[in-house]
Amino acid sequence: MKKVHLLTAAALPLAGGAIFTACQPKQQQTEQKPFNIVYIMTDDHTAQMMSCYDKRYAHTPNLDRIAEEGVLFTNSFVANSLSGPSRACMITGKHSHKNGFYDNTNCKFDGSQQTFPKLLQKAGYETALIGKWHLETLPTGFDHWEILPGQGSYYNPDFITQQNDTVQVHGYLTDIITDKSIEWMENQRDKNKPFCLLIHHKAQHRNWMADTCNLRLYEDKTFPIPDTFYDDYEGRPAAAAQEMSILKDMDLVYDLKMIGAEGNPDLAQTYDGMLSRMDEAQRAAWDAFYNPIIEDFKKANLKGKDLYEWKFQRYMRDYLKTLKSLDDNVGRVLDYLDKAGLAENTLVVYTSDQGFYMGEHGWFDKRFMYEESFHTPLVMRLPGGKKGTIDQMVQNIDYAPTFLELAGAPVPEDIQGVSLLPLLKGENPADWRTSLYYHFYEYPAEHMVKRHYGVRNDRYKLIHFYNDIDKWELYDLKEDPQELHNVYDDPSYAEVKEQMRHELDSLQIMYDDPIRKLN
Ligand code: SGN
Ligand code: CA
Repeated sequence: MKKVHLLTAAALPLAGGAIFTACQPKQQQTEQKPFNIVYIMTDDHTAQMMSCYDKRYAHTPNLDRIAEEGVLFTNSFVANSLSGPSRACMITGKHSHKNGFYDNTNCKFDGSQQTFPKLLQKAGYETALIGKWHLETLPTGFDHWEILPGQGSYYNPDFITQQNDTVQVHGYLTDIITDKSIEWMENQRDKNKPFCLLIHHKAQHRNWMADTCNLRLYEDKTFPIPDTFYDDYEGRPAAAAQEMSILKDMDLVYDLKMIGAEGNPDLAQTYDGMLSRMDEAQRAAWDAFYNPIIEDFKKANLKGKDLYEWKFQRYMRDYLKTLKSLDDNVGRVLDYLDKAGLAENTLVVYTSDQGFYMGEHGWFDKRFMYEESFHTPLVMRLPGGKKGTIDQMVQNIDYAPTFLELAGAPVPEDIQGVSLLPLLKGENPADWRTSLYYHFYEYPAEHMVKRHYGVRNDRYKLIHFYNDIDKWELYDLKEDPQELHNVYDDPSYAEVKEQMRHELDSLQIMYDDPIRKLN
């Protein structure tokens, strides 16, 4: 398949008036500063909870600032909606079957393979990674890194250092990752080189433990129940079989902090371990806030629908409190870039490892190819670049070629993503992709979302659930944006079904997914 949109050498004016031509050899870029890259990726932060995408719930002025000063991608998707796989897709520019990291449970990332940070190093960049990594082997391709063991801890977290030591740091994780990132940019990097810094937050990952200073926020708010909260999953057996329901699977103790309530004893123990990381003052503030809520909860003795909706409200509040720190800390990074004079030649990217369910279909978690978790927020600010929205379909395999092209580095042929630089420059390439491929593998596993792959174009989505099930689903996203009506067997969609099956086949051939030969 032809690799579209390799750079057409169009000049990109910088905010400061300089002109940067991305494919010029380095030595010719005499008066032009190369671009730095600050890539901020959060965990489980979904577009419904980002005010530049959706004003119903969240207020995220700092995240919105990136979109206002740059671009917001309206059709941004992942290739495999889970942390480790997403990170592997992002760093290699390849789908899971090519980078070898299919799921969080069985895989270890082969750090000897090609990644964009390694290619940036070759192009003269200094590279750094701070925060969640989740790829099971130690990072390669970074001049500096400090990572969280596994999922990390919100309070007084451990970091694994480059010496392979584990060091505990006092404080709240989102602040600490930001402190370390700013410290690296200000005092630790080689200022003679352009840099690429990956800031990888744990927030908004389960179990949404907010900083003590934000605990009292949003307690007076009641959030609207999503339209699909009471979904009955008719015609969608894989959706019915999941274990990520707010009603049945969200734990009262671990997720919602109701110590003493009925729940999973293992999760209660995990929560206890999290609390025991706190110092006395943190724990006192935590208990002072949650204890009265626990008392009221016990007295109310909620059941059925009342309990279900109460869980949703508490989930929303905890998620938003955690988000407050995230938004504030992204603001700190933007302010630092301004103050340090770096904003004028730094591409800022904000995204998440996938989307998330905020009660849609009655769920939390992700994994499915349905819109809320297939979609991921993506805003970028490129000095001198386009401002506004970008509606083309983009995917997390596109970030690697984008950064390479921006750095003037060659994009290897085996990278499967497509550079977004033409879009960032305001071009409207006629041959942009018209459909996206998705493949999720982690099953059987936590939350029990069955294996599936599929294709989405701007109107339809076709999904095949396989392994211990053989079920096809087809959605007309215009008529049924909430994906409640599987029209795969509806005769009026027979032609669409054939076209989408053909499109799926073409994508599996193009990306060389071995699953095709097994079907
Ligand atoms: C943990 C969570 C799951 C979550 C996975 C994957 N359980 O196992 O709810 O789906 O991470 O998330 S927990 O009890 O440990 O919180 S991912 O974003 O890292 O892929
Ligand atoms: Ca995640």
